[in-house]
Amino acid sequence: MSVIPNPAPGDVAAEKTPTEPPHGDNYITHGKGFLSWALTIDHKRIGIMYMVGVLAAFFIGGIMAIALRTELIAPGATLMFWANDDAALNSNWRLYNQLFTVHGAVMVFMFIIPAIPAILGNMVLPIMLGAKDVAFPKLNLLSLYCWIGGSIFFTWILFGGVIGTLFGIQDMPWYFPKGLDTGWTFYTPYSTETNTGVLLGTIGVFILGFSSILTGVNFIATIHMLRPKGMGWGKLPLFLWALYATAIIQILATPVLAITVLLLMAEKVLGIGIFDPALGGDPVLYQHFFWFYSHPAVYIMILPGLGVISEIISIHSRKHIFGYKFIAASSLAIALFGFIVWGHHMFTSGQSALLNSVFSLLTMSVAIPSAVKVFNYLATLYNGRIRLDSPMLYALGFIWLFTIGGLTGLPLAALSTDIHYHDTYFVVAHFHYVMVGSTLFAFLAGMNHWWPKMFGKMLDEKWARIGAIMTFVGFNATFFIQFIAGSQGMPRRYADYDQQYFWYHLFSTLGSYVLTIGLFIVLFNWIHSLRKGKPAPANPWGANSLEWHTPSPPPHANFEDGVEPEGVDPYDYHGWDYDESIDGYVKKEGYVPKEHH
Ligand code: HEM
Ligand SMILES: [Cu+2]
Repeated sequence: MSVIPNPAPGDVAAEKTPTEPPHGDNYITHGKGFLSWALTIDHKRIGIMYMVGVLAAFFIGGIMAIALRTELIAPGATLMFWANDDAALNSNWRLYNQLFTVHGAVMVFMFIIPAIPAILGNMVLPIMLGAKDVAFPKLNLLSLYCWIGGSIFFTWILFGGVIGTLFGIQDMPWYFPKGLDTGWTFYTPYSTETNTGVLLGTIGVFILGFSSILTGVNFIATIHMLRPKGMGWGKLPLFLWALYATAIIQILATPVLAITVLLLMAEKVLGIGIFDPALGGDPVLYQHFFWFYSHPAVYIMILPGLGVISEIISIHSRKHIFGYKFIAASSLAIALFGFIVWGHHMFTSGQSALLNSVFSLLTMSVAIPSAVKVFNYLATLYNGRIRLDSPMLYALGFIWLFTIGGLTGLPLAALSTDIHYHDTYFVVAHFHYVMVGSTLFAFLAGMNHWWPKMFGKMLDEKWARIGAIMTFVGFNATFFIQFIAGSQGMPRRYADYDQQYFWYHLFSTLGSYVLTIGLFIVLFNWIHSLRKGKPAPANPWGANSLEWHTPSPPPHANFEDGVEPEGVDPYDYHGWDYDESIDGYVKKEGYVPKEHH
């Protein structure tokens, strides 16, 4: 690579780069007071508010996780260690059912589905397009309010029951809902029989679903309508391809969930036989409906994460992404394949042998586009100038964890082995590797990567790396051993277990404490950066997608004097030089990008 001297400070070229401090005003200082936030239609502020809410949801779900793991640290009752009669023990077990329901439902509906699209997507999608905002800014705000309203309602329903069970309240007043103990899946026939708050819970899910649909609609419209001239589909950053594919699923699959919970309500309230055999319904039909949404929904969870990783792997190894077209196309392929594999959740439900084999085969096919991505990441890393900063550490962790999560999906997709693994801790380990190991790690990677852009402050890299390594170690300690416990027959959703599983559970619970400490380090580092962080340059990583062409934090309208996306290849880093004085990158004078092939 030829060396082009850095422009000296003060010369014309340097003045044109956005690396100088912003002119006072940015989206955070633009407008003060509660209402300027509550009624904002600025996608960046909406992203920040989503961030606060979704992190709070993660906190609630996380406390539940620790409660679950603590209960499981040893056989017998742990949480209610004073429980010494049958009634108290009984209430302990019932509490466990509610705890895993709260944990799973909050993590899925309130945390992992909105995490990357609603926070990071809202934050950077329009800027990556060189646009001022999303296509429908008011709809965006409505989506936030659906999320807030739905979440408060849902949390209230869930916790009513936890509190009631904890204090042994028999007759709860109507405004004190009875909680949920069905698991996040609401399976019939149990969900039509239990006297917990299924009805209200499903209303909560219904509202949260709308939030997700509205975000999807907005992103699709924005990518179609606001893509600037000169940014063809082949120049769209891969994160946006991933969000686009995700949005297709959000729009097509989420309504199915909404209709399913409506049918559940119709059955419960009006006594119409849909799922209940006593009324002439079919409980397996429920599973079909549910997984027709929820399998694609797991791709709503993972695709945005894959998009984040595509950006980070390339930027932090300073090398053009390998196989751009294949990565983009595999996002779409995953989204489409995702719709035809739902039956792999139902191998033991009594569905026909033919269906079982077909779903088994189809499921394997999803492995192909997933592996395409991993291979392309590895090829990008190969010979790259890898920088082991915290976003990259998470991204490398992601590749490892996603590979384990993906590979252990194969024995679950294979009919013969799934019969054995079904409903064991093998499944719990598998889906945590995908949801936590992959999506959560991608989320943290993206947070650390875009943090300087979002807040104009750098993170303390040393602590960011310690946090990343601890979450990685803690995560594997918690969940890897569960593959073994599961393959030896430890069933999921049980509060108590046989002595033979003691060491596995003890190890897993201790691991979860390490993970928790790691996550708190991450959180404290974020908070510390807001207060004491070094000011961030416009482009700390030398990235080239458009959000790095504007100051950190961006001005209210994203770009101070417009942007020239003409011919910008987001993965061509040759146009930037490192400038020590700002600890960031500045544009090379007169750099003409070559067409990349
Ligand atoms: C951060 C540390 C976490 C720990 C220690 C943890 C632990 C657990 C435990 C012990 C269970 C109960 C397993 C069973 O008996 O079936 C569980 C279930 C579950 N977890 Fe987590 N979890 C964590 C994070 C997450 C995250 C981030 C997500 C989602 C993105 C998640 C999603 C779920 C789901 C969907 C279930 C199933 C709930 C059900 O059976 O209805 N977990 N988790
Ligand atoms: Cu599935």
